[in-house]
Amino acid sequence: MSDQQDRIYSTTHQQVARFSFDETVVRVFPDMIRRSVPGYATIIDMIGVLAARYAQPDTCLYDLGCSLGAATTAMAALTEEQGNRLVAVDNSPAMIDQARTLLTEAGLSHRVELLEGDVASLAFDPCSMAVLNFTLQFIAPDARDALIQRLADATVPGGILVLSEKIRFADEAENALQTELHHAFKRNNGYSDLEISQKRTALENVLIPETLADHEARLRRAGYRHIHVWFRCFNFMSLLAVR
Ligand code: GEK
Repeated sequence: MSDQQDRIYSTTHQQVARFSFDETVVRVFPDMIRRSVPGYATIIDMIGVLAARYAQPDTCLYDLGCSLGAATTAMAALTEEQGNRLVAVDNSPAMIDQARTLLTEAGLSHRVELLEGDVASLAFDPCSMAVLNFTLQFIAPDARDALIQRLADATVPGGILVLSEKIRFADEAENALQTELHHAFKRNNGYSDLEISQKRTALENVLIPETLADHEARLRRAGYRHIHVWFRCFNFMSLLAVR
């Protein structure tokens, strides 16, 4: 059900509606994210590697904004069956429905607690790993500090947050170049100029990127002791923040 090609913006929309994670998006989501986010498959694989390195027994591992559970699946593959509580959360009912089907098919339903809810108002149990893989960018900017603070407070010493985001650059010319390179990546993956431009309109004020400096400052304020950029390609990056 979620293996179709993304053609959502391939024809002219008279009025481009605000982007939402509904059934239409769920049906094409794996194709959409792979063709839109440079390095997505690598990032998912490395989240598994990071889980193997940082998961601590008797703590939670959170996948926040889990979509179809790709990061959850990578974490489950490389951590012990009994050692952790894997909790995957998304506020899109359509995503959660399809994630449940896929996790069941993968034989992982017994390992994963799947929750439909807003990560901005979730109460966190002690965790050694939390993943926000391209999710924080969709959360209202004024709710981001509090979410990161509550996550930091719930993270045990030596635990981590993996924060992947599309970023913007304070320097206009740098921002324009990285945006252009991202669009070239999308074009190379078969998206037309019309698709790229309508998707961009749909995401305006829905996906709100911040600078790397904004993210680093927030993580530091929250109490993360070490912050590493472990992946970057054009205007997409992933941070490893250690508590
Ligand atoms: C992956 N991490 O495949 N609470 C819970 N979920 C939310 C919220 C919120 N407040 N806001 C947005 N979402 C995934 C990819 S996609 C990124 C993450 C993208 C959810 C939203 O429903 C969607 O499923 C996900 O965050 C963002 O590794 O599509 O660019």
